[in-house]
This record gives sequence, C-alpha cells and structure tokens, in this order.
Amino acid sequence: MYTQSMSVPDEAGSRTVQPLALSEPAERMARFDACIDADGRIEPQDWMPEAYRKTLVRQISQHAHSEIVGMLPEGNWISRAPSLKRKAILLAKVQDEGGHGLYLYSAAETLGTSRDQMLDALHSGRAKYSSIFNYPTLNWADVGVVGWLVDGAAIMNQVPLCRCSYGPYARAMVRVCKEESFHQRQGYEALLVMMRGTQAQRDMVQDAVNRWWWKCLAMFGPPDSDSPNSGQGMRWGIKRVSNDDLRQQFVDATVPQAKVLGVSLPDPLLKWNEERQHHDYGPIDWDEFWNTVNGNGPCNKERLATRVKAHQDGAWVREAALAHARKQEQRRMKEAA
Ligand code: FAQ
Repeated sequence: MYTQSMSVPDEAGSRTVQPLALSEPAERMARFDACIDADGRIEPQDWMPEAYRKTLVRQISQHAHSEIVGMLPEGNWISRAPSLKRKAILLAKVQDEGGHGLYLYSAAETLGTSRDQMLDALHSGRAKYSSIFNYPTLNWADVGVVGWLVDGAAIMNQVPLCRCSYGPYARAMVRVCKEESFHQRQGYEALLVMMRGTQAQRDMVQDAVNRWWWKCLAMFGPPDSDSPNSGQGMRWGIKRVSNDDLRQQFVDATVPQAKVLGVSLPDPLLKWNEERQHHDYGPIDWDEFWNTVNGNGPCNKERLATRVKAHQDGAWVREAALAHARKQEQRRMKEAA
C-alpha cells in the first residue's frame, strides 16, 4: 500500500519537481503552515519541514515497533489458550497486531526511511516502543486484561490519530482502530466469562487488573508538563489530544466497565469529581515508567532478544522472496526482449 519509499523524492528531488511555484524555502514553509492551519493533509510527495518529517518517523516507527513487540506477551499464550475458540480468537488478534506493524512501517517508509533502518534501530535498542509490553503476562486472565485495558488505552490514543495531519499515518490508523475495537471487546468478553466462573477465576482477574492498571495509565506518556514533544506535535496536527486528556478520558470510560465486570480498580483515590465532571485518580509512579522506558523493566531484555531472534530466523524467508522477485523480473525482461 505505502511501499514506495524508494520513489519518495528527497528534498532535492522535490525542488526539481516544483522549481517555479515553490523555489523559496519561506514560500514552501508558508504553504505547509497554511495547509496545517486549514486542517489539511500532508502527503508523501508534498514538501515538509525536516523536523516534521523526523517527528513523524520517530512517532510512527515507535508505534510500529510497539505493535510487533506487543505480539509477544500475548503470543506466549496461543499454545496455552483454554479452548479452541479462545485460541482462534487470540491467534487472529496477534496476527492483527503484526498487520498493524506492517501498515505503520509502510506509512513511515513514505517519509524516506527504510524498514531496515527502523528495524535496526529497534534491534540495537536505540528505538523506543511502548513501555506496556515490558511486563509479563503471568496467566490467562492477563490476556483478557491486555485486551480490555491495553487495547482500550490504545484505542483511546489512536482514534484521534485518524485525524493526524500526515495522510498515510491517518489512513493506516482508521483500519487499525477498527481492529483494536475487536481486540478490546474480545478481552472484555473473556474476562466477563471468567468473572461468572469460580472464585479462583474471579481472583485471577482481580489480580491481573491490579498488576496492569497503573501501567496502562502510564502508557499515555508523561504528564503534559513533562512531555517535550507534545507542543510541537499538537501544533502540527500530529497529536490531537494531550497525554493527560487522553489518560483522563480512559479513566472515565473504564470505571463503569469495571463496575459491570465486578472488579475494583486498585486506586483508593479514584472517585468522581462532581465539579470537574471527571474521575480524580491517584499519583502515577513515573520513576517506574522511566526505568522501564530506559530498558530496565522486567521483560525489556527478553522482548528485544525474542525480536532479534525472530528477525534472524526469518532471514531465509526474506531471501527467498527477493530471489523469487528477481526471477520474475528476469522472466519479464526476457519476454519483453
Ligand atoms: N512507552 O513528549 P512525549 C498498542 C516517550 S500500540 C515508551 O509525550 P510524544 C497496540 C516518547 O516516545 C501502543 N516511551 O512524546 C497493541 C518520548 O521519547 P522520544 C503504542 C514513551 O511522542 C495493543 C518521551 O517519552 N502506541 O498498544 C511512552 O509526544 C495490545 C516523551 O514523551 C503508540 O505508539 C510509552 N508509553 O507522545 C499491540 C501511539 N510514552 O521519542 C499489542 C502513537 C511516551 O522523544 C497488544 N504514539 N514515551 O525519545 C503516540 O501517540 C505518542 O508518541 C505518545 C508519546 C503518546 C506515545
């Protein structure tokens, strides 16, 4: 879909394409700003400031990495799902996450960065991915809670990205959000079934909620006051809603869902604030969050090692695909000659 990275013109290329109308940097900048101010879309062939391009590559590639690393905690449970039905659902969900990674790498490639470069940054530990995937999934209830809370948080964050100013990212997010919605529902439904089961099952669900709740709140990123990228990201229409506002929306949406499920959320300070018309909630442990983001969470090393091994193990598939493409091309050339 968006795999034309090799034909995306670089800055010099775009100068040769539009030499008359947009020869001056100030003029190009003004046109870009006007498009952003009018809530328009920037497309791969359009001129864009280097900082805008870099910000998008950073965010989209981190997002892509999160999707494919995010396959790992749940992937561990495919062979241990409690029934054929649950196994089929989980298999479909984990495959979807892989697909999301592919749409997102493709969207990032339109900005002139190759997939190899992005994967190299991930595998060498230079690139970030979501903190949430560095925690272990200890039992089957964790799989349900990941669907309910992690996918729920992901949807809250990603729906506004469908209106991102960069066209390929916005369009990729439309499909991603539809699929995330199924992911959230399947997690919630799996938990509902467990909550109607035995006391031991209900305890497992509550324990999983206790372990994941605060990590999910941190997933939205640092508070707005400590978020260095937010101001510019919002100005450029990449981010539409701030980290704190999304976190608040998530808390407000999740409290009634927890009630229906019959679990409590592990925050003694969580309560409805009539004046604000929102829930108040307790302090998030940001030291723990940064420790995890900086590579020292419980599963960071394991996740990265698994990714690197999967990439190495898949080398023969990539080589075979390239050899096949070369053969096809040679055949076409021969026929055309
Ligand atoms: N983990 O200035 P800000 C999913 C970093 S997909 C790690 O606020 P920004 C699907 C941030 O990168 C989940 N790092 O940054 C699924 C920045 O570092 P940098 C991923 C984090 O970009 C479900 C620094 O902190 N979703 O779950 C995190 O304006 C189930 C300062 O932060 C996306 O990526 C974090 N949680 O806002 C899959 C959505 N938060 O780059 C499988 C797209 C912040 O300067 C199973 N991304 N950082 O070195 C975004 O919306 C934004 O990039 C934010 C961060 C909101 C994540």
